[in-house]
Amino acid sequence: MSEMVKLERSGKVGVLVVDNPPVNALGQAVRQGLLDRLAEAEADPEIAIVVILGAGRTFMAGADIREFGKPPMPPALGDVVDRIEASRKPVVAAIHGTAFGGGLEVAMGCDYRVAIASAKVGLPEVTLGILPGAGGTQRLPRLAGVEAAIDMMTTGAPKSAREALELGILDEVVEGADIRGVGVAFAERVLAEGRQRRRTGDLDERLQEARRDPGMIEKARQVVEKRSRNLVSPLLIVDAVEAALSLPLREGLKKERALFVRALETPQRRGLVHAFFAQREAAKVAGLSPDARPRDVGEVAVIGAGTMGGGIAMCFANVGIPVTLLESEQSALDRGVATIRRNYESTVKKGRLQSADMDKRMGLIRPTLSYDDLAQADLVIEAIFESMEAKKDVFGRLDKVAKPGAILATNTSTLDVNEIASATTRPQDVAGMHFFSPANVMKLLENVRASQTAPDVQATIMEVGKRIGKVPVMVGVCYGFVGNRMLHRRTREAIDLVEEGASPEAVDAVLTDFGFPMGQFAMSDLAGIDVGWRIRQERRKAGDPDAQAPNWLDRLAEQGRFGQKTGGGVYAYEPGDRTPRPDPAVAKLIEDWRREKNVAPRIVEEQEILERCLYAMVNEGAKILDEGIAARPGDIDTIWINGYGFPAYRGGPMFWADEVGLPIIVEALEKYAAKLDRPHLQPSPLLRRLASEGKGFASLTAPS
Ligand code: 3H9
Repeated sequence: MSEMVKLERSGKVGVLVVDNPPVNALGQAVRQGLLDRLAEAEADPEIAIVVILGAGRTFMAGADIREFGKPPMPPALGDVVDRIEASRKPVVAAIHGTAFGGGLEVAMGCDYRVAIASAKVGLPEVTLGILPGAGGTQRLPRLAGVEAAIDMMTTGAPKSAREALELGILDEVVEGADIRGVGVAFAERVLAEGRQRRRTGDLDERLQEARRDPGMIEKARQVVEKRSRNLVSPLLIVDAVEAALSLPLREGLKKERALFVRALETPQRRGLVHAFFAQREAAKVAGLSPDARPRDVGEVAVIGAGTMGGGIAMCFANVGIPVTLLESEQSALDRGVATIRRNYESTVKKGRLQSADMDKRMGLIRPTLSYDDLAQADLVIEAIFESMEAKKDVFGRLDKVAKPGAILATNTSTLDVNEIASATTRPQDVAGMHFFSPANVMKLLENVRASQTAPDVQATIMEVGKRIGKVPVMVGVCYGFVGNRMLHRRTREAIDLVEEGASPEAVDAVLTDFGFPMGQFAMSDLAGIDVGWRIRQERRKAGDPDAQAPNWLDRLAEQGRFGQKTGGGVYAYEPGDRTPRPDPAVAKLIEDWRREKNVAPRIVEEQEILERCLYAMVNEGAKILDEGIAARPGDIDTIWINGYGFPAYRGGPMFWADEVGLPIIVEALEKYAAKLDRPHLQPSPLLRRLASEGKGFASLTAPS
């Protein structure tokens, strides 16, 4: 007898309780348990109606994603849902937490759905590269209408209980927390009122509506194709909904099952499922004892009210945490606060924030010029310009005013956190929190543990990161940490490829075709060419043997073409328009540069562009793993997907490398290193070892 689903009785109501922590995923034992307990409830003469609900914090959050890619284990979820719909007694789903994916499909197999107000429902399968495969594509359009169903399933966006009620997905939403009480009361009412059975599969009204507009599916297909560039499963979802309109339920379900299996076998599904688990794994810091409890963080301070500091302050105000914002001069402070207000105002204008909420958030940001006002902060984040001297000065001052146990974090993107910590008498309280610009928008947070960072400080910055809605990943100290260190490799190849004969547009096109939202040079223009230029100059000055030789991009920067902010960089921009346009002046600058360097431009194939840009990154990723700067390949993948636009459906650079095959990458790197005489392209020892052993990065486990 399955323990994961229990049958309990409350008068005439049989309650099926799914108990499979943490999220009641619909693994094999749950599916079998649902069938068995439902049969028992049907056979029990005392039971007149059945309620299905989830134990713990949620209804069922979907199929068990860990089963994907393995041989199917009966019963199939679709058969379970069909069986619920065919039940001899009426069935009610009582929803709290999240009814996602297969969870919502189970609920749609029921006659009625009641939820508490805080619940959410959705079919997020598309985010995993698949489609609802247990009847969702056939039943959701029957409840919510074709247009809303396509939108929900192709974006994967969840709906609040109230929105779902309006759409017809739910029958009732109630306030309250006791889901068992809510479910039983609703079921008793169904009995008392003698309500008819209401099998979703029998409903036809919303489908009839859609059939009156024969062009609707084609229109939807075009919208979806445009919105979900390169993705396979959104279009399969439209195909499945088309089947719901044109075929009887049974046939439609069969079609859905076939499309589901097709999606399941795609590399995109593998990449997206890897990305899902890698992100959750990254939340657990390798080597950190579970006894390391996060410190309390109720008040925060940010030093520096520039673009970065202002964005960071917003992250905290957005979740109700008071934040003191410190600047050295009144004018800079005023400018910073005004920018924050403008950002909020633009969100209000777009209808995504109430103006009362904006006032509340602005009220939580307390501007100051005095370090004394930082004495109460539990966490201080320094976000001034990149200068070791200036940062050490800030940390020295902080050491004097911060209360004992306060965490002192730096937002540096390149500097040595150990050296910054040495400016204090409490290096155990110092860490890095590397936000990405714009900090209030970008999901990634690279948390940096320095050599003396205390375990509970590490636990705190991860917990706080999650609290402010970021995807935090713990990394170690090195130049550029994980993301920028790998990016520098790609930048270097991109610059060299142009010197050798490729155009900047050709390099960018290869990267956007691969799935990046923007190419290398369009991104440099957005971030500011001066940033990389200054870094390269510093490295040359410091005598770094790995520093890249002066190049055409430096020359562009010398002319003051810093990118979008100066109206032009690698590309030209029309005023008020961020579309990059090829610029003949830049083409000439590149030609002149090649002539001076005696470089005869050659035709550079797309494959070479892709391999050099991405294999160089993978190679650096291998070094990062070897040095322990990142604990797991999945951590690197999470960083690149959430901070640098690496297409999630390719799983991140390290996962992608495994899919390509490490021996292929080693061979290509060796070829380029020899042919171009570029020793820095030689494969790293770890990459070589894994390739020669026939293994992938996935074989590496995190140090405990
Ligand atoms: C589907 O349903 C297909 C069907 O249409 C057709 C089938 C035929 N399976 O995210 P958290 C684990 S596709 C297995 O940190 P939160 C997760 O790995 C599915 N495991 O918590 C983690 O494990 P660990 C459609 C799952 O509170 C733990 O639970 N459904 C699953 O921040 C806690 O997760 C979805 O795509 C799963 N389905 O967020 C929903 N879900 O502790 C996916 C979670 O070992 N899930 N785990 O690291 C979510 O979106 C979030 O987990 C949720 C909770 C919002 C539910």
